[in-house]
Amino acid sequence: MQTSVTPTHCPYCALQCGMNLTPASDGSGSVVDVTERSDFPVNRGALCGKGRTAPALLSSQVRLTSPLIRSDGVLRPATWDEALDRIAEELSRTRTEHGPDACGVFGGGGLTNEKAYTLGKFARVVLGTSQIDYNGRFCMSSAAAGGIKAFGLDRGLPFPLEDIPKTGCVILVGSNLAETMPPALRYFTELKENGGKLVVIDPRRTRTAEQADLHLAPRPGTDLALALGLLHLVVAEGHTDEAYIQERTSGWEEARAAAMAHWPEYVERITGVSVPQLRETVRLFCEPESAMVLTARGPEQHSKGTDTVGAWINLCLATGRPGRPFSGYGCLTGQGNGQGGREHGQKADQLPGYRKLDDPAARRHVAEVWGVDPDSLPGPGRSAYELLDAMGTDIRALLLMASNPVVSAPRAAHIEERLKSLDFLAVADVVLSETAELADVVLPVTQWAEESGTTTNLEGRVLLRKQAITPPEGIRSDLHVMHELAARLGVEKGFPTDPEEVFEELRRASAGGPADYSGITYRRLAEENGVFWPCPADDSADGSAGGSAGGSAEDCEDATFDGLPDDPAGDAADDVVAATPAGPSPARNSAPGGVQEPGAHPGTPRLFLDRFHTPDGRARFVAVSHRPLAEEPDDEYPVLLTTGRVVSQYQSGAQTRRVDELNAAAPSSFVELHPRLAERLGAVEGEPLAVVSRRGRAVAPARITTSIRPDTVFMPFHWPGEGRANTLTNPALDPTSRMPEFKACAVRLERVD
Ligand SMILES: Nc1nc2c(c(=O)[nH]1)N[C@H]1C(S)=C(S)[C@@H](COP(=O)(O)OP(=O)(O)OC[C@H]3O[C@@H](n4cnc5c(=O)[nH]c(N)nc54)[C@H](O)[C@@H]3O)O[C@H]1N2
Ligand SMILES: Nc1nc2c(c(=O)[nH]1)N[C@H]1C(S)=C(S)[C@@H](COP(=O)(O)OP(=O)(O)OC[C@H]3O[C@@H](n4cnc5c(=O)[nH]c(N)nc54)[C@H](O)[C@@H]3O)O[C@H]1N2
Ligand code: SF4
Ligand SMILES: [Mo]
Repeated sequence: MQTSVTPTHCPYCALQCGMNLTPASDGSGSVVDVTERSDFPVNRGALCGKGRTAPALLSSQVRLTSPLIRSDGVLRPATWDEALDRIAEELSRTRTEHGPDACGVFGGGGLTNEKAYTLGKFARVVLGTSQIDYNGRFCMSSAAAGGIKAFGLDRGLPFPLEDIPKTGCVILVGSNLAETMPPALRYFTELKENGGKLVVIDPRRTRTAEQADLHLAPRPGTDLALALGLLHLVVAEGHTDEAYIQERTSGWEEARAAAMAHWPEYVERITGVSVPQLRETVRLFCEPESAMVLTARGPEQHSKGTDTVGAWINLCLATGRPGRPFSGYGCLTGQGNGQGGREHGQKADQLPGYRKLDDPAARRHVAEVWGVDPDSLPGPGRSAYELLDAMGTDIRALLLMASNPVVSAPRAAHIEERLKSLDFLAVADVVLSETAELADVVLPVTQWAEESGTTTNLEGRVLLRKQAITPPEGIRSDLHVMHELAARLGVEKGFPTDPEEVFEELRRASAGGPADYSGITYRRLAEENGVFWPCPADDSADGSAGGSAGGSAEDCEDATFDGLPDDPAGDAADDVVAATPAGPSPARNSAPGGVQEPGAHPGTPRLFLDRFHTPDGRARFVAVSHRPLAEEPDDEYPVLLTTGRVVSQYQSGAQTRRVDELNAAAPSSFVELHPRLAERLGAVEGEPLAVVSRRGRAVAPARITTSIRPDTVFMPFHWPGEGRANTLTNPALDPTSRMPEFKACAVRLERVD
């Protein structure tokens, strides 16, 4: 369909780097070539190895080319009609025999906004089930919950990346962006060139930490104590911004009192970070006029992730940072559509536009757009791990799109066994992932260069990923799958297959909600380098639709996932959809490089300049205190395991393990450990080492390095089988965000002779 250059975006991470696709000319068998696209400001042409090699994913050698149905225990090719009929029959039977909530739906942050929106609508309108959640629960849910508690709104970064080089100091907490978002490193290099300071907090001296002016290496899972210790020093040394606290915040006294109980010496004992290092951090952070704290998965993927994020936000609020130029708190979201994927309804507790499912006004608004009775919409369901854990008991059939939990879920052997115990599993994927291998029906779907759709990057910038090529014969889109299944289950209308048509409906459904997309069109996205939400259409600029308060206590009882627990009055739950004018200060907030239609809202690159998204416009401190890990080391399991990523593999590896160049660069799992620990065990570089936790045993080659703490080992989680890190991880959940403790569990190491 395409003969020349198509400007589009990378299929992988939340940076959503701009790239050009051209038809391949070298006869290599590749369908398209990736070429530089320098007009997109986020990456200005730079790409990491994953983005550069993405065309390999389009090859029919690595991907699914036909639907598969299991018969006699084996997956065999089938026609689309056979596959779709079978799924519809099984879902229908499950519903009749066990009720609608026995049908589960599991989505992914890699899905475009259109797909995520349609999946949420499909679950609630077609299946009538409350049991839908997605892999983003495992990703940034603690930061989302912390952000909503404090600011009333969750947009990962409340400012564009281009603000980073202009600030005075960045504290980067548990992000290894030199490996996880390589082109973003430029912003930090420029920060340092401009005289700004970079503090990196990571138990490992990563490639990112190597760039830092100051690297703190705390014991995993102690960031909460660390942030409180810093706040203690901020108060003790008189760095608080009293006028800002007075004018723009609430809850300071309680938060201050909680922090003051965390004496620097006490914090040093908990974290292993020395008091002089704590003081130096406070100095670097407080001296400049502007400063930021950015968190990623390191501090967030814990059973206290929400409180930890709250403590870092407290530090920012006490020093008067959020809502000021080049300052504030942000979370570095992870997946390609990690941001948009959490806004439009595939979350257990949510309706499109980042509305709450248990808010009566939100239900009315969305039900009207969907043409259904608000009372027919189910209430909030289980969070991701709880949903997966209920498979085979309460959940009898599962439809899964864009995730590979056999590799990526915590306590993965248990989740694998739960998947096998389902009456029926349907998986839509591009490749035969480890999870698809367990399915009863597998559907091969289009991806990235073969379809159009929008994503929302880590800055809250909504982008158009344009179709560049025609998909191969036999492959259909996720939207087509939902359209056909809906029709087979008796819903003929409301599930279009054209992404732009879905987006037009999403605009209306999101209008007036916190994540308001109503002023964004495909045309604008094609002309501008993305539009930052909120971007209301003129007629909804008052933000009133679905924004009224009024949930009763009962309505809000389950609304704990987004940071809204213990709230008998239901106030906090309503704040999330509270009617505040969207897009404050358009004048101070013009979109960089945008060409807007006259009268159109410019979008909102910078949030909170005038007020926070709370009923009184003030940001809320939270009173939090240090607590231990869900599983502390003991005599039997004396070492801490933390997990994460390497530059050449992506997530469960379902995609990148199929790209030769990436596989050659990172062929297998490994166990990173300090020479002192290695010596104690007699572990040898490159030799297999067993890591044992209360959940299971994994084996991978030892990688001995002084860059890690001697009490901690690290494993990447990209591989299945023997080296699977998630065989070991602890599914203890954060009480608010329901985030599992991926980043710390107790293990022992054994030599494999
Ligand atoms: N190459 C590559 N890039 C990716 C991805 C990928 O899989 N591969 N995935 C994308 C996605 S979805 C995400 S969410 C992002 C994640 O991006 P990051 O958050 O940067 O990735 P991680 O490696 O999971 O964790 C970052 C760091 O946290 C540190 N850490 C571990 N425990 C702790 C702790 O208790 N406290 C602190 N402060 N640090 C700790 C680890 O040592 C690690 O270096 O990356 C995105 N980009
Ligand atoms: N131990 C440990 N575990 C972790 C983490 C960690 O740090 N440590 N991090 C967690 C985090 S942050 C995340 S985000 C999760 C991610 O873990 P997963 O949810 O497993 O993520 P992916 O491997 O990206 O899986 C996406 C799947 O969807 C397919 N896919 C891609 N595009 C499409 C599409 O458009 N439609 C459909 N139907 N399928 C598509 C891909 O081929 C792939 O099989 O892992 C979590 N697990
Ligand atoms: S940094 Fe992320 S978006 Fe950019 S090329 Fe690499 S994987 Fe793609
Ligand atoms: Mo993620």
